[in-house]
Amino acid sequence: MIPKLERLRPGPRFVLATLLLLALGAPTALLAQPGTLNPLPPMPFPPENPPTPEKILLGKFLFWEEQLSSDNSNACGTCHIPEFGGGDPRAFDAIAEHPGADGLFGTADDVRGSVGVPRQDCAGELVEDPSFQFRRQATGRKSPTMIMAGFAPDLFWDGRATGEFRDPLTDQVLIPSGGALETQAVAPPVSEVEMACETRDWAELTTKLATVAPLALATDLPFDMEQALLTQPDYPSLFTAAFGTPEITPTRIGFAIASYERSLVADRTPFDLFIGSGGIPPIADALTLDQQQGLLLFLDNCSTCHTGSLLTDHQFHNIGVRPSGEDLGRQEVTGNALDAGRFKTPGLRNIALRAPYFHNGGKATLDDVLAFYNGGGDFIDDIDPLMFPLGLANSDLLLIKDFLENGLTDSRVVQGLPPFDRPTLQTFFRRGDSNLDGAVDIADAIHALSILFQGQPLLCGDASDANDDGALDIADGITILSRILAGGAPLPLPSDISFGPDPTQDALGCGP
Ligand code: HEC
Ligand code: HEC
Ligand SMILES: [Ca+2]
Ligand SMILES: [Ca+2]
Ligand SMILES: [Ca+2]
Repeated sequence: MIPKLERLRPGPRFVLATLLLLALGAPTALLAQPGTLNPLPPMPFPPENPPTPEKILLGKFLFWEEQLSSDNSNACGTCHIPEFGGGDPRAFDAIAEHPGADGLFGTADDVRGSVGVPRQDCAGELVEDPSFQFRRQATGRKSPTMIMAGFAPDLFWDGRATGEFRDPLTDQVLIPSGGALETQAVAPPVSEVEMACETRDWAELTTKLATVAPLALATDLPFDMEQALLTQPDYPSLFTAAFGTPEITPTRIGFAIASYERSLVADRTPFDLFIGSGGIPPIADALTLDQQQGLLLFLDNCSTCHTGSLLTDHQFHNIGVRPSGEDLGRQEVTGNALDAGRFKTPGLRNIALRAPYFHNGGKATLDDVLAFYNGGGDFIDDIDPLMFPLGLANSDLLLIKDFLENGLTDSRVVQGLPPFDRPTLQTFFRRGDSNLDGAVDIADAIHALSILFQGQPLLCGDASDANDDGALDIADGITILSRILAGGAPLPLPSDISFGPDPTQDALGCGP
């Protein structure tokens, strides 16, 4: 725990002193001194899985591989997008809504999650889910980030992915500690919510990978991936480059993805330049004066849990986001009732990019988060003793926000520059939702026809192509009308009652 620094409120005397020093040409680091915090430590890795360029590159292929899912719709990267800080901006959309503990949509315990796969058996038949029917399921928690995740000893909001990695086939311990990324990475490909059909086994998955063309469904491949495909055009050769032999095993998949994730270190934020991360000497004015004041207020009010340069204590706290009975959090892992409603303290780099916030996606903006802390949390039964109303002035909250929003963003992440570059994945859309408002109704028939006759701009060609014949014409408007008015079968996949990518190849696209 960091000792509490003296609270620095910008009172009149303080402002005067600042102006005076500025006028005298004093150094701009008036508040927080470089050395306030130690630089970011190097990314750790378990000795059983040292990162190599070939493993990292294979992991990048696998992370962005939509064919890793049973129905070719979801890659890891579908729910973890670098430009959104490694989170999933679809959390705000109706398609990512999870009904929460009460199983009912539209109530206070709903969660803003990520969009998974529809329930399906492994013969390719959809299975009706009590909550989502035949639609894609949403995850019960908001998707956290893979960027910097390698620093955490345990992963997931409740820490259930531990550092001990076991071979998914033999259950043999291959990494005794430090392998949480490996443990985590082998979960989604067999999760029937995130990527898999109900009884999927690793044999099916690894056999499939051996035969598909890598990233066949993605476009705009980054240069390093395109180059690799020239000499390693399939997965067996990519696995040979990384591991010496062509075998595709779940352990190797986990090792490669974990190595890729360990390469995602966002150490060029203004905050990192200020504290001297990444071997670069500290730059005293990397944070503006306001951001430095924000940093001091943050250290004073937030660093009991968001500790040190990693901005996390790697512990689990109940900060009162929701009543603890709704999602037991850490208790589900430890069985200890004292852990009810405790969730992992997230690191905060690139936080501005990954709204909405908290394990339930319950706060839409950083202003909402700060108001939450200033009031001492929303649900105070069982709340952590380190939580209490802060009673900060609005001007102080704005300074903290400036620090969080601008001081903690790595521009390479925003711009998708290496190592945060990625291919373009397939877009999810709803067939027939020509005006992209989330519902298929008469307005869509009118919209689809106006595209033809009134020059109405096209929003999503695949959605307007209601009959999925690859052409936009009057038949599409008629198809929508007859579906709405005459009932009839759902529109072609992903259908008008669900969402997903277009399973058929055509010249139409969706989005910009
Ligand atoms: C359907 C969306 C979805 C897909 C696909 C998906 N994830 Fe996630 N990911 C999530 C959600 C939601 C969580 C949080 C779950 C929880 O904590 O209970 C998560 C958690 C994580 C975490 C933990 C981060 C932390 O700080 O604890 C990592 C790392 C991660 N995912 C990487 C991956 C990888 C690698 C893949 C592919 C093998 C993948 N994800 C596929 C939604 C997804
Ligand atoms: C008692 C420990 C504690 C304190 C004090 C604390 N936090 Fe947190 N913080 C957490 C935990 C735990 C979470 C995740 C909680 C959850 O989702 O249920 C979190 C989540 C967050 C998030 C959302 C992260 C995400 O990925 O969704 C932000 C932003 C944040 N905290 C900022 C702050 C700021 C700013 C302060 C000071 C005003 C602060 N925290 C004080 C423990 C703490
Ligand atoms: Ca609900
Ligand atoms: Ca519509
Ligand atoms: Ca058509």
